[in-house]
Amino acid sequence: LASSLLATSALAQTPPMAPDIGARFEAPLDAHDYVKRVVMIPMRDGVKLHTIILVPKGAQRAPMLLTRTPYNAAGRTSRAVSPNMLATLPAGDETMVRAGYIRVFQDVRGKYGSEGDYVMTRPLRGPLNNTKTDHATDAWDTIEWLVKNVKESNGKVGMLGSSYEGFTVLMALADPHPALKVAVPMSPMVDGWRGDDWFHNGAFRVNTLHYIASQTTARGSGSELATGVYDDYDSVLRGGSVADYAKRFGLDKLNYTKKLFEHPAYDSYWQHQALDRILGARKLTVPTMTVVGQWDQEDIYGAYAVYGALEAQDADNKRNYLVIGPWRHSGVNYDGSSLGALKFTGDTALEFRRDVMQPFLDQYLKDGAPAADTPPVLSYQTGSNRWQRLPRWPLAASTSTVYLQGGFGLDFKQPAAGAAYDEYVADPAKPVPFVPRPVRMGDRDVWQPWLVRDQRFVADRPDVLSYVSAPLKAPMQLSGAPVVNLFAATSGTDADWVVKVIDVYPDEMPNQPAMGGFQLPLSMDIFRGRYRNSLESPAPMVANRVERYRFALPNVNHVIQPGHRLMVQIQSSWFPLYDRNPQSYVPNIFHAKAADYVKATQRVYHAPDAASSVELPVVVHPPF
Ligand code: PG9
Repeated sequence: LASSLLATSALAQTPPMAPDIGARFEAPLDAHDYVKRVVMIPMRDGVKLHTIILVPKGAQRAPMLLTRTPYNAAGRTSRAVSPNMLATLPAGDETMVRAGYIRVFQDVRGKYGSEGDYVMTRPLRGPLNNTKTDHATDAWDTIEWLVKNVKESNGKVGMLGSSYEGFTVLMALADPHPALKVAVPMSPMVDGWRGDDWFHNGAFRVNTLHYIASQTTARGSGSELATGVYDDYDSVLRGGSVADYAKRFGLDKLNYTKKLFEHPAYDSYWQHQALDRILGARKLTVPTMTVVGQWDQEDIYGAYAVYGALEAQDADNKRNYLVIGPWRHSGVNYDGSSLGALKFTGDTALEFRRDVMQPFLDQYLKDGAPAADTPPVLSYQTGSNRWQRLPRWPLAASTSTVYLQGGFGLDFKQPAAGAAYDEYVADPAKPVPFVPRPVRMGDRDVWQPWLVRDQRFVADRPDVLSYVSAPLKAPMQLSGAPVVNLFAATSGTDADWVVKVIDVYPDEMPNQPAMGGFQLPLSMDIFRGRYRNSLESPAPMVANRVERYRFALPNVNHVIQPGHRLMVQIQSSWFPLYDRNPQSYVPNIFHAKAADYVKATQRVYHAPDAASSVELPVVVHPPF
């Protein structure tokens, strides 16, 4: 034994005490089908932005696709540790990888590896931004660098990305670099007050605070809120006003929280950032395909608003395109076969990316690629479950008005004289939940499909009114944004109104038994009553006076099938997603005091002279 040990140590060349972690390790990359370059790209003010470029090995004259992100470029380019570019990049990039594209991800200024200051959804240079840089200049400087320095490229760049990344795509369009040939903003954040992310029609989305913590408590990944409570319903309710809740976690010290609290109304701070207004006032030169999910639980407003604002400039249908899929927020980049209980005809997201988006990108980015056959509007119509190539959006050229009726009916005819209203007591101490309790807003399975959740869990609450039609005799095709005309009175001096348009399935669904009686929300939103006359200048209501509240609901493209019924549901809270209205008027609801939260009696009218209704974008108007 002694002699064999001796023999072993004589052969050994690595001393037992050689350090096992060396100065630098580089794995061989011969098997990789791509080359990864990590560079710091200088902007015009000297700030350098951390950029990751993946070049397919052997690429020549390849086009480049750029995504500018606040969500960690390094993470976005390492789905798997793999020698294959396909496995390394996000699932939604599959068709681009197969088509040989160079892929670029960049950390926006101030986040993760990039230098500079981070400002949440940094406004364009102008009244709100007195620096020399914004996302338009940063995109410009980045593209300038890419076309000069990536030798494998053909000098053509496209931009795409979803949500915040979609916002940075739109920002680049404010002053596009000449090499930016095509843009695909997906579920872009466009207007944080009207209906994307932070507020909906003035009602504040409490989960915004969690987002601010995750994005602005650190340059990298920020912290989560240590609530110590499983059910967000309890946690937020006990928290009191939004300002008190924020304070509990120290979030009141963060600048973005302060900015939100200082701008509860649609003042110039919000108006100057509204990207539909900004882009609508400029010339659209870059072919742009704006993409959105019909049930986008984060940015359901902006895509349609931008498309609408740009459409006036696109009489020849050459630059402004819209795609509406049956998806949740950013669902376009994942599996699109189902959403909640809804099942579609296949992976609709892949179908779009492969058959529509990729040819569109190729047309503008690949040398010599043929023109793609892109319709002005592509939309997956739910209910009938089929893709539609449409000439415009909205498709419905006019509306059909459906009226609330006494006895909780719903009909296309005006209500007759009779009981003039229905009423309920809205109690801020017992707000209506937006999903069944326990509420876990951060759980993907709860959050992502919540807009298609069966509404029966609240339909019978005494503080929820449900008006329902007779079974339809013929299909009813909705294609556009329903508009609410609510005649209501409150015993308080402020109130929120939540209105839902719902497809009620037949009692029995032989081929899908669990869908019997399902209440599928097609379009629903909240409106903060104080903004009924002006979004900018709120005003108290006069207690018990009937007033009209008119507001648009999110867009819908759906067929309600024969035998189904149409329902309109009304309630005065949607908690804890939306902050509670105290129901007694205070100048700034963020800072409401405990005593301001009072019960109120809400009356919803269905009288000939106060006929609450919803204008429906019906393509063909069938009788019930
Ligand atoms: N909806 C998210 C967001 C966008 C813009 C600002 C803040 C949040 C997102 O998914 O990126």
